[in-house]
Amino acid sequence: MKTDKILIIGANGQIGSVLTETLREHYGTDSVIASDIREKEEPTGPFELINVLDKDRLNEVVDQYGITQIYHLAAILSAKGELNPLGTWDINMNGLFNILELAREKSIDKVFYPSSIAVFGPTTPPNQTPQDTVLTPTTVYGMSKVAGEYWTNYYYLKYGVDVRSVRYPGIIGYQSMPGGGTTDYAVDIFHEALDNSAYTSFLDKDTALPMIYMEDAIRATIELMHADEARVKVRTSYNLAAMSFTPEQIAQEIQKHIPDFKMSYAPDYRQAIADSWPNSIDDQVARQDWGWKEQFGLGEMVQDMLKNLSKKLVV
Ligand code: AKB
Repeated sequence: MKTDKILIIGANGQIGSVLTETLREHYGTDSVIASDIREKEEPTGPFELINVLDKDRLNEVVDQYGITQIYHLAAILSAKGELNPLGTWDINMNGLFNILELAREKSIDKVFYPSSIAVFGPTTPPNQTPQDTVLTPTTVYGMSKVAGEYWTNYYYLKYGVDVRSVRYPGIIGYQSMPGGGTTDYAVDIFHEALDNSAYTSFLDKDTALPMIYMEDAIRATIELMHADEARVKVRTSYNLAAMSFTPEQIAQEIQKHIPDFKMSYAPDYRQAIADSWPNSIDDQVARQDWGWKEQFGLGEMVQDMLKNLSKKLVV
């Protein structure tokens, strides 16, 4: 029987670092090869330095380990992407093309490609945004994810490459820090609440955005990758939802645990990005096709974040 060998590209990032550990629990440490453009300080298993724009290096690592599945997580996110639009397009699109071509040429069994709520835009219906709707992103990150979704669909239809994807909302977790996103405030707020009992949000108090707890995001990713091929009917990317809240609502929830926590607001250029995204997402199609269901709402998430981050602080 062929054994699964998994390559994670962008394994040092917010999702990659947690996904690496979870996949190692499922498949065994030596079957999951972590890779990133930067060295990993204390690797917990096999690690390779890979720049996703270097196709020869990708080929070399895929051959060396006999890779059968790839999780391609390397990308520049929404806020950072606006500081270097053409560089972001280069990394996000040419990185994806390298992975898709590799998957085609080497008959890789499955590829995971993350999309995002950034594919939506100001003319998208903002409440309970449906699966099939208007995609008018205003960020280069969102544009690259729309194009990426269509390219993954194309490789599936034309070459039979089994690429699977979800449109992640903002991801909140205690294990790792996000970088360069518009939803990052919802992680930063916990660190500042515990360190200083105060946080200044770069989004305004009534800006509702779709979010998901890390445990749920990782479980959704693995459940989609494990679903029978026949059940994966959407080959662009699945809407995925768990909760939606505003900065004011998360602050109020944190105040239930830290009563002297003070929130203030100083919106910056990320406000316009957040304003262009939906308030909430309809993910009925993911629920029907492969049985998606979240476990964490706002209250459970805040409690679990504070519990785990406080443990980290004490140690
Ligand atoms: C971002 O804010 O750019 C990301 C995302 C929603 O894809 N977290």
